[in-house]
Amino acid sequence: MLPRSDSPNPNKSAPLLSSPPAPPFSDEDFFSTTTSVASGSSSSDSKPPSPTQSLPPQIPLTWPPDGVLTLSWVTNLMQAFDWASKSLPPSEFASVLSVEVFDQLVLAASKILHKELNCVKIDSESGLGSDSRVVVVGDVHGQLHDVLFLFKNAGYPDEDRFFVFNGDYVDRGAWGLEVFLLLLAWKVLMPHKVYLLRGNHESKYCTSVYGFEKEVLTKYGDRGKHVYRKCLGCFEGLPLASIIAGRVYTAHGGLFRGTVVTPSKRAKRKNRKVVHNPEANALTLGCLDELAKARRSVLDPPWEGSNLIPGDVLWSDPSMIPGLSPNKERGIGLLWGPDCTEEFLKKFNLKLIIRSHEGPDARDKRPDLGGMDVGYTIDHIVESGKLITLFSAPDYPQFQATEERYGNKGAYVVLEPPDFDSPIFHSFEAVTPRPKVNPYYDFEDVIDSDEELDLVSMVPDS
Ligand SMILES: [Mn+2]
Repeated sequence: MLPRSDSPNPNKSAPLLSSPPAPPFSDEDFFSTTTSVASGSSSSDSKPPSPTQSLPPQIPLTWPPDGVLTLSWVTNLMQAFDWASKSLPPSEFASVLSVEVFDQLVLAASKILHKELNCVKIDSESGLGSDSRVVVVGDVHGQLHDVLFLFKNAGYPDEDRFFVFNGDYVDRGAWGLEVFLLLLAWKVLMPHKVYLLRGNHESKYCTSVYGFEKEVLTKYGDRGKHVYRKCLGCFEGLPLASIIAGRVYTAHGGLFRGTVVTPSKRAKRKNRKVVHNPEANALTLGCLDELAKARRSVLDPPWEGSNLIPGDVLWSDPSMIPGLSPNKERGIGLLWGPDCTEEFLKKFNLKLIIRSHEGPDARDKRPDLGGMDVGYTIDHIVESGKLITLFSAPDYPQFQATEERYGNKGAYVVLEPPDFDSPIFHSFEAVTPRPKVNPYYDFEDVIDSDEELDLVSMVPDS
């Protein structure tokens, strides 16, 4: 038997197709719009809630017969997930989204994602123009209601509103599956407006420790293993980084090392005075050509061997100490200093790096860097531009052993024409109260940041 965590269980019977949902069990803010409970430095051009907001969701969700998603299909999916999170026990999730519809959605998204470049380019060729805006989002970690708020606050993706998500959709929060699937739905609806990058949590190792695997098994019961496997396959397809308007580089962790080329014996013999010793070789900063060639399709990015760029991009952190060094706290990835930020920006004629990956808990342990109270920090200011960390999960983590919470805001960034390189920050508070639900990982035992990767339990895949 698979674990089934059925609490809370307010309403045993799932609504039928097209019928209004059964009233929620003692949930006063059922169907209330999240905009009223969350405050933020909201953008002036944010859209009012759409008229469909007040309509009950149509469930179960069905795949369109022609396989073409519509805006109303995607908004209904978001509403259905919101409703289910407040009204159904997690074990009845399949009554909202069947395995068959899940399969169709993941297949459609995977086809698109696997074809994308390691570093997606968002520029005039992708339709970026003088009327465009790009919204960049950091870690969201399964906090469904905050993601729904973010979409309402920033506005939905549309012809002129691009979105780049920096990864870490799942784990820790209780609705990673909903968050991931709703982002896939947007990707399928608008593949050239919505870009989903990979985070370190979109991996087999992290999801087995921080809750997502158990969440999926709970929500899909005996079909859970199949659903989890499909999710992992989709994670493998997620691109690693983006370049916006040729000016802004975004990735979950950040910068990465160059690939060390071991010279052939013949080359060594011919030119004896040039000593190439890869072991003694200091780490060098990687370039975009090397990023383009990395093999990203791995369940867990390797921390040893020759395919190290994906692990660096997903796991690295900035530091105030100059140079590149192994990220010993994490056990994978690098630490890079302001000099590396400058080198990277200058070399590729960029102005801004937007990375994520560090929440309030991680920053609590790094006194030389800013705290994550307002959802972002400006870490490096160098001659060529800036490096910022962006974190979009407010009141993180959802489950915590101590009473005292960080109470952090989340933030997203808007980039505007003509240059798209001056970030406009929008901080926002968590949507409260969150529906009551059991965590899917032992948050009291699991270390409170994803540091100290347990390398022994990871299977190298390179
Ligand atoms: Mn992360």
